Amino acid sequence: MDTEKIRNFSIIAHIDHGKSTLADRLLEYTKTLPPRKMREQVLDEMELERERGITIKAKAVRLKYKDYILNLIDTPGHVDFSYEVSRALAACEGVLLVIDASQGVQAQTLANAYLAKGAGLAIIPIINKIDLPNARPDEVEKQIKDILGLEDPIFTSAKKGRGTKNVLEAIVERIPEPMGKINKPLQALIFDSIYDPYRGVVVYIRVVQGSVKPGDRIRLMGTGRDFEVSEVGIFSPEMRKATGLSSGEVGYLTANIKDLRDAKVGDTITGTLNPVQKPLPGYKEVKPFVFASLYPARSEDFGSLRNALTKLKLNDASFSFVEENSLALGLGFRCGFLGLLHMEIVQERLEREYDLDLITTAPSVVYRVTTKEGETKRVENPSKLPSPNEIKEIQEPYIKTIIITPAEYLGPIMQLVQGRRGVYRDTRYLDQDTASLTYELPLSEVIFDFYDKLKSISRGYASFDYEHIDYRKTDSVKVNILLNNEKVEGLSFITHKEKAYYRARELVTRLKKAIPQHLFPVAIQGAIGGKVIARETVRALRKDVTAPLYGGDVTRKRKLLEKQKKGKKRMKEIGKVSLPQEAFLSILKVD
Ligand SMILES: Nc1nc2c(ncn2[C@@H]2O[C@H](COP(=O)(O)OP(=O)(O)OP(=O)(O)O)[C@@H](O)[C@H]2O)c(=O)[nH]1
Ligand SMILES: [Mg+2]
Repeated sequence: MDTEKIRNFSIIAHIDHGKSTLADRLLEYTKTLPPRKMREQVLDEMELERERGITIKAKAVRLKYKDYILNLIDTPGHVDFSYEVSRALAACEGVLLVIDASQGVQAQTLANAYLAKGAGLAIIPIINKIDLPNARPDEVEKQIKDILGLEDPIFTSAKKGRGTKNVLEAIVERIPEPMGKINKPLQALIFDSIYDPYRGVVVYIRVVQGSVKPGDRIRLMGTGRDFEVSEVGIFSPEMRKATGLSSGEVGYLTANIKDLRDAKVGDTITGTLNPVQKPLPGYKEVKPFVFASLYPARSEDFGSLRNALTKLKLNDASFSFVEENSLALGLGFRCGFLGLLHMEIVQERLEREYDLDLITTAPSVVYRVTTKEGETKRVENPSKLPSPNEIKEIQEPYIKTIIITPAEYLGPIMQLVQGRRGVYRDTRYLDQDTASLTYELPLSEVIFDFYDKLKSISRGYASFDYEHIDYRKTDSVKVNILLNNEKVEGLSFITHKEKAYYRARELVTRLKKAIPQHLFPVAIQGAIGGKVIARETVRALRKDVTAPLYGGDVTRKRKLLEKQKKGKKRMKEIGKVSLPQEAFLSILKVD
């Protein structure tokens, strides 16, 4: 394959600006898929992607346009998955930056454009959705010129199929061909890897130089392990065997790799016989930032939950889990996620694909704690926080956030962010009535309903993006929740000292509403150490549900109890108290 005729690009944008729909049009125009296989956002294959109408995982496809080969990678727009974008970019020479003509530049537009610039890629701006009645393509053209210095946008309606040919022409003309040489030793970047039940580990690669074909011996430079290539191929979009892949090409290979951990994303593949000396730059490893515990509602499901997590992890290296044993909740797992959406998705997949009923505790960030003895540790679970008299210092993760909003909402938004301990950095005007705000604030303040608040304050117009910056010293305390004097670990939380009283009071009130009445009173308390700071009581229920059946038919009575038991599926017994799933999530709603 002549590299002169290859173009590798990603489609990047703010969430919902039309990346996957534009990909549809490119697939259609180039007849990559027969019409009977076309459907809307055809690359979003996962059931959850289709249901929610969002892309979760990046997808690669090869297109033929004239005598060119185009390798397209469609990426997700949601901030939780931005690591997918940075990975995709490393396999490309250019990007299509899609911008919704009715919304203009949004937070992830900026964030993704900067990523592409940083990687030195050619950027083709695409102003999409020009069919919408409130589209303002001229203003958006001016915005991207002023803010990003990008010119000559292409105007499209991905929905109506307008501008598709211009996009293809621009790809060919404006994105450079790949640089590597075919007659050099093999060097290929792993930009993704998945576990396929039939093929085993499938490694997605971008060949930077040299070539690879079945039968070749390859070395994964990260681990130094050697394998024999059994199959190579391309994405069309389903995997299709090829005779080989050479410099500049994007495709996949399998090599009897058993463990996904051997095929680490970001690693470099080279030839065993003629290896290169230095690996490619690779990626920053993604670390989970948000942690929550998952417990099976029925304790006998613990083994199935472990199985399900192990399988899920095979295709999602960004999430982590370790076994944990809680006095109150029994055996479960402490899991790490990239953000709240990621957490929701993992939980939903477990419940659906593996038919599990789960109790999920409220998410928490990782704290860095230095003890008086001078030891520093990561605390991923509030229950593991050392007692106050052992702690010298607590640090919590901070993020830098960009919020883009119509100027009229600036005031209330600044108030919101400052209430979340935000440190103001800067305001810029993107045009007359759109502003971008930069703040630094604790991640812990964002995982509690920040996004919902931002959306409601701005009537849905503000968008935000963030990146992790560092850990900073914080004045935080742990609040324990007790039910009839028994500590419930899944409910305790770490919060800033100044917010402890308020949060404890709010949570206790919410729990009162969420906990059903029992045959005895349930005392709910919030406490810091031994000091109770909030208290409520759920009054006892008088009536026994089976009382009306007294003396009656025993089978009916048993049926009724059975029915009740089913209704309790997502309840957890804490001592004698049944706690519904909502109780664990009420913590999230406290503001
Ligand atoms: N009117 C109009 N709607 C469009 C156009 N392009 C996309 N849409 C709609 O916008 C919504 C989002 O489209 P997607 O293609 O899923 O957006 P995306 O950028 O891939 O979204 P994520 O992958 O979740 O970030 C869908 O309802 C599309 O039908 C367009 O040109 N005009
Ligand atoms: Mg998409």
